[in-house]
Amino acid sequence: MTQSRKTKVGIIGGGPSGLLLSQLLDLKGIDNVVLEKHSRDYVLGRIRAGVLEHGFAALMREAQCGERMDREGEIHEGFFIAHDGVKDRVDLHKHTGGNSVMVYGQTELTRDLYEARDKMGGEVIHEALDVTPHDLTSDAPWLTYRLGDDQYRIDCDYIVGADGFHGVSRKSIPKEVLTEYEKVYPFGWLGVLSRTKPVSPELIYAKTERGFALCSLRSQVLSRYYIQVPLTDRVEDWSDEAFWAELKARLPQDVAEALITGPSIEKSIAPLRSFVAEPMRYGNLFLAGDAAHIVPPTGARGLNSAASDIYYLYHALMDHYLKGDDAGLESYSEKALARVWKAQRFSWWMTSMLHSFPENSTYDRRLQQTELEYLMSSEAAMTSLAENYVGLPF
Ligand code: FAS
Ligand code: PHB
Repeated sequence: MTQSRKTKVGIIGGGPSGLLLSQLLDLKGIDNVVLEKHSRDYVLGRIRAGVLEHGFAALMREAQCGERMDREGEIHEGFFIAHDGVKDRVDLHKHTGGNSVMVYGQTELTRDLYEARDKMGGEVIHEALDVTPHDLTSDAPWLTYRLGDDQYRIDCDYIVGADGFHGVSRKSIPKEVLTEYEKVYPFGWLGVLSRTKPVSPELIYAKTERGFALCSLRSQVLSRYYIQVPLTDRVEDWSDEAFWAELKARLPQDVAEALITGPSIEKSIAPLRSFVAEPMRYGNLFLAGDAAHIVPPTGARGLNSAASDIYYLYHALMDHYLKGDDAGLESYSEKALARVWKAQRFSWWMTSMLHSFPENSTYDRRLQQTELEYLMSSEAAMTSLAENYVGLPF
């Protein structure tokens, strides 16, 4: 026997996109339900992004979820690009008229969102299996799912697909409607989390002949490091010792000598891809976050692109329910994609400039070096990098 109920907005996916939208809508009295296929511990066990645009940080505060972020997160006014044995600083503050980024891990941000949903009695249903959207082009779309052997139905006004790249929502849009754009890079990132003091107070992006490396952090006692690895590598091929040795080999000598190593508490390889699905709306289904687009993490745009989708969708749904104005819903896909593609461009540009591409010709390699030299020599180029990194306007 299927148990039925009604809500205004059915949200598929209890990651940062789905939770942030759920919290923002609830604060405006707009009833919604989140269906998440995994347990909360599983979702919180994933180590992902670390840098928030200032607009995302502001949205977390608007969602009444910014208190721990402001207490434990770090405001960064710049970062370094290491190349040819030296470090050049990108002064975000100077090149954006005072803007900065918030360094605060996605895991903690997701934890804050879960706790805020709990505090408001928000409905996040975990281990919801076989979530399936129905009648998306009707005025009465609905969702089905099961908990164990019990079947459920939720009748909605709107459905939001915030279920990530491998979710069900994008796949529910007919292939003839969807246009998918994809670029797969010939390498991945091997990431390590360690309970060690970060080697640098600000992030270091390193370009070397051996490959890219990134020194990041989660706090002053939790470091996050990455090195570019071939797609054929498996995480079990990399001992901690081998990882630390390779990271040191890709850092300027003074940084390598200062690096504090320790046991990895998380180690994983993420492939790099650029992906966009258009449109981000089908009938009364709206895609948001990784369900619609993916970027290589070089530009720290993944999570931040999800945030701008949520900003647009939140305002559109608020205008619909509180003012009877559907302009935001009608323009959502076009508006979200305009900003998504700018994040795609920036992520592709940072990735192309800083990674080693085995198949590159000598001309390509020399052009890549020139890109970096031009950046370091041009106020205009540095301003362009900085305005993208802190986040273009919503
Ligand atoms: P998410 O994938 O985070 O969340 C989707 C949720 O939907 C998941 O909890 C999933 O369990 C659930 N779901 C999926 N299918 C479902 C179904 N059928 N029914 C119900 N629920 C379903 N971004 C950066 O900026 N910097 C980084 O360093 C970085 N590193 C990353 C590393 C990895 C391995 C990955 C995969 C991504 C990384 N990203 C990074 C991008 C990442 O942070 C995403 O942009 C962010 O998680 C997007 O959030 P959501 O859109 O909520 O998608
Ligand atoms: C991270 O800390 O995980 C991180 C930071 C910046 C990036 C990518 C990942 O560009």
